[in-house]
Amino acid sequence: MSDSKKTVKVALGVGSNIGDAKANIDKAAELLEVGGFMSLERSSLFITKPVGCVPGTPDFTNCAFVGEWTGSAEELLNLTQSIEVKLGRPTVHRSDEARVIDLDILLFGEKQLVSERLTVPHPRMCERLFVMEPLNELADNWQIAEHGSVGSVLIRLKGE
Ligand code: A4P
Ligand code: MG
Repeated sequence: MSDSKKTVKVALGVGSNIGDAKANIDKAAELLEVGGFMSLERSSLFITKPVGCVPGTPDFTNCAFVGEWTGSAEELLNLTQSIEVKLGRPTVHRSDEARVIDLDILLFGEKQLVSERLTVPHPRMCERLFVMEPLNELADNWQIAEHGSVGSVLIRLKGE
């Protein structure tokens, strides 16, 4: 079987801080399933203070999704980006501005991937409580390349 057709366990980081965040996240989950993302599990929703954003940015609602994807990581990125656009996110945007929905690929199995469009594990995930706390609810034993398990990274982060 070619690598691009293997089924891989995947984790996504999800954030929203424009409009009805819960409804935006529900819609994103629905569209992921329509697009072929299987066995989708969701963490609780966490209301979080914006990190690295301009003053006045509204609080975020963050959560994590875990599921199975058959295909390449780039194909999954095509799906997540098409959902961001469908839910109303402008295709040109800054990383410090509010967004209807942000879907980041955190983990793709235990693979490390670097291409022009994609870095996995997500390069900033291990520094961010708003990513690690939700993910830990679903996958505390998942090994992050060069960092250790999700649970151990979260313990370190909370100790800082
Ligand atoms: N890209 C590279 N690797 C990945 C990956 N693993 N997953 C590229 C997704 N995309 C990846 O991302 C910009 C480009 O990164 C894409 O074109 C893709 O090819 P984006 O999602 O379009 O833009 P962004 O989210 O605005 O940028 P970025 O750098 O992902 O921002 P962050 O790091 O996600 O930060 N505070 C709280 N409390 N909660 C939040 O959710 N989010 C941010 C955004 C800042 N502060 C926050 C939160
Ligand atoms: Mg993003």
